[in-house]
Amino acid sequence: MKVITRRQFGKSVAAAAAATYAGIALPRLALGEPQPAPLEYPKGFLWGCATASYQIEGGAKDDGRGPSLWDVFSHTPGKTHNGDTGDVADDSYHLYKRDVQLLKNLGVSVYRMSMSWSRVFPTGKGEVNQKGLDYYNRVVDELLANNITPYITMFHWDTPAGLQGGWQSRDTSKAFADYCGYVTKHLGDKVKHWMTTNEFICFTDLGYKEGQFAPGLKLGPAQVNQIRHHAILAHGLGVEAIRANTPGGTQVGLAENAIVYCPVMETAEHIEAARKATRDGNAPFLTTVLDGKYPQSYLEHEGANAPKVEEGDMKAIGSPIDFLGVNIYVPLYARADNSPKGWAEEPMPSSFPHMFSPWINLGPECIYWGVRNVCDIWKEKVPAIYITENGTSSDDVLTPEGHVEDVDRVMYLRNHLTQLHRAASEGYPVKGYFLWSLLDNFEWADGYSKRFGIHYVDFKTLKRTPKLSAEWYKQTIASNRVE
Ligand code: GBH
Repeated sequence: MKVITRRQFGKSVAAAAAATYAGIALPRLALGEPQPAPLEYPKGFLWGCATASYQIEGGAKDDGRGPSLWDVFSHTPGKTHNGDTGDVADDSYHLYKRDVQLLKNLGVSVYRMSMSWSRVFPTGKGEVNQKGLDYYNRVVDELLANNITPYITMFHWDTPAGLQGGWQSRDTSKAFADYCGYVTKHLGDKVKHWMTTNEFICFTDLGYKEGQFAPGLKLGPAQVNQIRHHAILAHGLGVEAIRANTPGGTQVGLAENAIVYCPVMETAEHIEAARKATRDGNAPFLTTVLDGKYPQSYLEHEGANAPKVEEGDMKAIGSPIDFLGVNIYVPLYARADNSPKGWAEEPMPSSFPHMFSPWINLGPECIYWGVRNVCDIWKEKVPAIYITENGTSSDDVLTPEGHVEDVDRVMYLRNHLTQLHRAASEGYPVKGYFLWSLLDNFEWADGYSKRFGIHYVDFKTLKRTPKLSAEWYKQTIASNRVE
């Protein structure tokens, strides 16, 4: 006779009970029994972390580095929280070996970092500072020695202050291309993945229209449109320069915080509306880069304020890319309507839940729709897609025992990775994920008041401590599934 223990009996009763609910048949889940591996990622999926030069390096005046617009801005009273600057930040300039060990301990296979343009060209162009380039050589060597593949962003907002007019000047786009060419010529034998720029809107509109980021200006629409044009032109000329200076097999892309529209409901008409919204909402940046031309609707809307475009510009801007990086944090919602454009953006109620930074509204489906919209619209233009940033700030508290129990960050990451899994399992070419960020760091205008790291940094001692989220991410990487 088969003897059933009380425990087994209890389980089978629970399983039977789970099979119907209010008369509705439910998939039979054998409660408490091993389930098929949930949320497993494709084999070879690349797990990584992301950082940016001005946010982590410090060493602002070391070894001949020239000032950037962010040095100037953060040293201007009233511009950043508490007057915080990137003078020291995480001091990764000196502690990079420690940081590589953190990466190694997590088990990541890729690391996204950026380079400080004014370390290599202290005034943005002309004379090279060899010591600046040497630093990046050391970092790259250290990564490679630890089996971590570097993905390098050439520019993450730290424009050299020596470039007259900054992004108002077309010469800055050209200087950027020269910098890209020079660096990749010297590092291109070791580094195979390059991104030109990070988040166009943040160093154009936020710097020159809203004024909350460096250089803190509030210019009019014609000037802003021209600045946007210089930014995408820099990307395009940068792609050309990188290709011209690197061996075959080099992969070139960019990292863009495309505005993500989720359909308000997953029905055909709203899905179509979200797709249209993605095209229109990203008009001057990603849409123009991937189409190789400004949308007619954008040009008409801007009228006399539209950018002045020179011959050859659009060809450079539309240069084919090998991969697209998208930085995704937050959703917007679109619905179909009868307007000529065919969609409308839903207003966000004040009750929409958000994380510690008020702008990080919690809508994890944004990472699925971000990937899907872009791939559905631009299919063959986007052979591969990476999440080049995703993460959140949290009101982290370091306990006397040295723990940070950032369960809200873990919740945020788990839900986003669940939604990203949906995109990967539907066949979208998602190749990897870079968590923002490896370390707490200089969060731009928010200074050190908003921590985004999975490692806690004591900004006085510079000690790094893994948070709960680091432990969770390590586990997720090891099992290649959402834990
Ligand atoms: C990314 O930007 C950046 O690439 C990265 O450097 C940064 O550390 C990370 O996100 C986290 O912020 O305060 O309401 O005025 C994301 C785009 C643009 C989002 C500026 C926050 C300010 C909103 N960011 N925005 S608000």
